[in-house]
Parts: sequence; C-alpha cells; structure tokens
Amino acid sequence: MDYVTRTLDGLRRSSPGQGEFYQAVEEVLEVLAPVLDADRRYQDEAVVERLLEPERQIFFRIAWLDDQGRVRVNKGYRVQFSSTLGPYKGGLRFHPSVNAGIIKFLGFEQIFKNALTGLPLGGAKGGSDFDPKGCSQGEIMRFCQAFMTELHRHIGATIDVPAGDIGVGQREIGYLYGQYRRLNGRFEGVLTGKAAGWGGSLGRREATGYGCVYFAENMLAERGDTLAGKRCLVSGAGNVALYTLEKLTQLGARPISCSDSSGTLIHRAGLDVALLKDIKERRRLPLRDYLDCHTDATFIPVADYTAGRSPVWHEPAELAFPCATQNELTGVDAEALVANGVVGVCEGANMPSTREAVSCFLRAGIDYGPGKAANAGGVAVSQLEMQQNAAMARWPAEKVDQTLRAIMRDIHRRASATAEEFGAPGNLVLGANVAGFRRVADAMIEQGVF
Ligand code: NDP
Ligand code: 2IT
Repeated sequence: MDYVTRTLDGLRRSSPGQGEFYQAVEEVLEVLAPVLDADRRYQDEAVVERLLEPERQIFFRIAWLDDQGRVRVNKGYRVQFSSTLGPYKGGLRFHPSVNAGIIKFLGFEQIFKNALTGLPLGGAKGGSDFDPKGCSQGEIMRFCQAFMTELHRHIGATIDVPAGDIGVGQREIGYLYGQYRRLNGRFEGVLTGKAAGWGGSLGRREATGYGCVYFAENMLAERGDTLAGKRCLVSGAGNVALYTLEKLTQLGARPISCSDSSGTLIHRAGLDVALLKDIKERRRLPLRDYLDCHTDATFIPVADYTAGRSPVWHEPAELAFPCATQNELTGVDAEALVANGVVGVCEGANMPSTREAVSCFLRAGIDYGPGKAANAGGVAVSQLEMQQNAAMARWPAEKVDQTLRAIMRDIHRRASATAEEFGAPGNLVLGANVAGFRRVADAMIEQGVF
C-alpha cells in the first residue's frame, strides 16, 4: 500500500465522524504524492503526520443568559493547527452545524491558504454551535462575552489572532474585542475584522469577496479573457457573497443569482447589489424582501427546491462563485454548470464543491480556483490589519486594495507556476496545495522536530 493511501486509512480510523476533515485532507494528500516521492525528507521527517495532528485543541463550555433569564450552554472550539509560519490565524464560526470535524477541516485548510499568501501566518480555526439566528443584540453580546471569557487566555497579538467567518462579522468582533480588553487591559491587535474607528483595517470587510474576483480576473487573463459582460452565479448573501457581487458589478460582469438559508434569488437583468447590501448587511432581513423593489426577479424558497437542490447553479452563465458554505455545490450541480457553458468557477467559501464537483470541473478543463487560493484575500488583509496594529498605523483604503490585488496576483502566479512545474498546467488544485505545503513543510524541517 502506498504512503498516501496508508496515511488516509490511518486518518479514517483515528478521526471517526469527522467527514469534512477527512475530505479536506484527502484533497491535499492526493495531489501531494509526486512531491512526497520527489523529496524523501517529507516522509522521513513525518511532516504529513505532524500536520494532521493540531498543535493544540481547546474545547470549552460557554454558559450565557438569554433574554428570559434562562441559562444556555454551547460548545466552544479553538483548534491551533500550526504556528510554523507565524501566529495562529483563522476565523471563528458561529453556526449550529459547528463540531470538531468542521473546525478541524477549516483549520487544516487554513494552514495551506495562509502559507500560500507568502505572509507570516500560522493556521487555526474556532467557533461554536451557537445559532445567532433569532437572537437579540443583547443575547449576541452576552454570548460573545462568555465565549471570550474562556478564549482570552489562549490568544494574543503574537500568539493567536482570530477573525470572523460564518455568523461572525464586525458586530461580533466588536463584542469579542471589548471583552478581551476588559479581561486583559491591553489594546492590542488580538482580533482582525475590527471596526475601522478602533484598530480595524479599511478594506477588511470587502477583502475576501474582492480578492475572489481579483483571482477570477487573473484566471481569465491567462486565457486572454476578461470579466466584462460575463453572467455570474453567486451563492450566499453574507460577507463574502455581497462583496463578490459588488466587485463583479464594478468590473462590468452581470451577477444574476444569489442565495441565503431561506432560498435562492434569480434576477436575470442583473442583481441590484446596493439593495442586497441594504437588506442583508444593514437591515439583516431575508432575501425575499428584494422582490418588494424588483418585481421581475424570482425568489425560490428552500421548501420548493427539487430534490433539496438549490437552483442557484442551474441558470445559464459563464462564471460561478460559491460563497456560502462547505459542500454546497454537488456533482449534479457541477454537471449542470458545465452543460450550461460555464468557463470558470472561483470559490469564495471554504471547500464549497464536493469531491465529485471538483473532478467534474477538472475533467471539463474549465478554470477552477479552489477556495484556499481564491478566498485568501480575507486572511491576507487580516495580516495587513496586524501590520497596521503592530505599527500603530493606519493605511488608506487605496493602499490596502492595491496590496490585496498584488497578493491575489502572486497567489495565482504561485499556484499556476507550481502546476506547470508538476506537469499539470492550469490545475490550480494541485498548484495551490503543493505550493502551500512546500512552504510550511520546508519551514517545519528547518525548525526541527517538535
Ligand atoms: P456570513 O455568515 O456572512 O454569510 C454566510 C452566507 O451563507 C449567508 O447568506 C447564509 O445565509 C448562507 N449560509 C451559511 N450556511 C448556510 C447553509 N448551511 N445553507 C444555506 N446557506 C447558508 O459568512 P461569510 O460570508 O463570512 O462566509 C461564507 C463562506 O466564506 C464560508 O465558507 C467561510 O468559511 C468562507 N470564508 C469567509 C471569509 C471571511 O473573511 N469572512 C474568508 C474566507 C472564507 P443567511 O444569510 O440566511 O444566514
Ligand atoms: O476562512 C478564512 O480565511 C477566514 N474566515 C478569515 C480568516 C482571517 O483570519 O481573517
């Protein structure tokens, strides 16, 4: 049995019930085989075995009071995967689906994504099974305070710097930061995604979505093509989706679909992004409210989905941007996209395409930008926020945006050049994983066994 198969078999036995973690590892290891064979040091020094085991996992209880005065209890997680390249870095997710396997898959992906940025960043992820839906502002604040009451002893500006993810935006980062400051009495860059008035970086809110579109621009440019006039399908209607939609519109593309947990919105004339931001970001309303202003749009509620499948991928279009959550784009969806003439898929979310979907894209030979390359703009601008905090400085928005553009171009170049080097031109799954792996693996060897 070969090394990769043996390692995956061992992982399946040692991580029962952690399907998403296994899936994320499988994607990385399958493309690493030629690198592991070419350089024996990686096997001799057990680099893969070490990377699969987080340096530290913190599981904790969060008890808080709801508006009725009842005590509520949730599970909290921070998985500190790798600090080889810098302080642990990665978001916090608040969603009822969160469990140890989900946090481990996200943390594992984060190691390679962060390495690929070329910046000094380790990899981590955290969160809770807390469901913010239907909670009052006061409940969210008390939950965040209770979460940080435990987390604060494990993080710090040069130790571990959390940020947002699903269910954690600027409001939650504010409550988390306030509690950290209350407990530690230090004004330091311990979280990123802060409001711009008190330590946040301009452009962090936009960074993941804008970065994803810059990545798509780079993929298209390789074929001498541009975004102008392209019809785009986007899933989600949260932070990443909204700023993907905004940048697509700015660059002359025409986004025609998006979605949230209540259903899918299709507007073939082109989505009204300012209205979507007002509904979803400012007023926190369901997507259906869009129809009040645009009667020519269609909203399909989740209850009407055929075979539980979102119609978001089933419109004819040239580009697709999955920006909601893991495994939201299946093999069937991928076949439909390809049959409808899609030329590129660029992932704003983490691992949104199933293994079958990824195989379909690679077989079809379309441009495919995997999340760990295409959505790295968020964590990259988080690192720019850390730089600004460390220097007590504040960069203008233009400088952040220019730096983000340059970082996304470099990530694309690095992934593309690595794919060429291994005889698989255009295969950015191979390119991104191998380039990220080599940076962190070489540093692990240089720093000795621990
Ligand atoms: P948000 O919470 O802001 O938005 C998530 C969006 O996806 C919401 O519209 C939500 O619906 C929808 N959604 C979430 N889960 C589901 C589900 N199970 N079924 C259907 N719809 C769902 O999160 P972000 O935009 O920050 O994150 C989206 C993705 O991008 C995640 O995969 C995240 O890991 C990834 N990512 C985020 C980064 C960031 O900087 N924030 C950086 C890199 C990647 P509703 O509005 O109804 O809640
Ligand atoms: O998945 C991700 O890269 C994030 N949620 C952002 C991480 C960060 O530290 O900004």
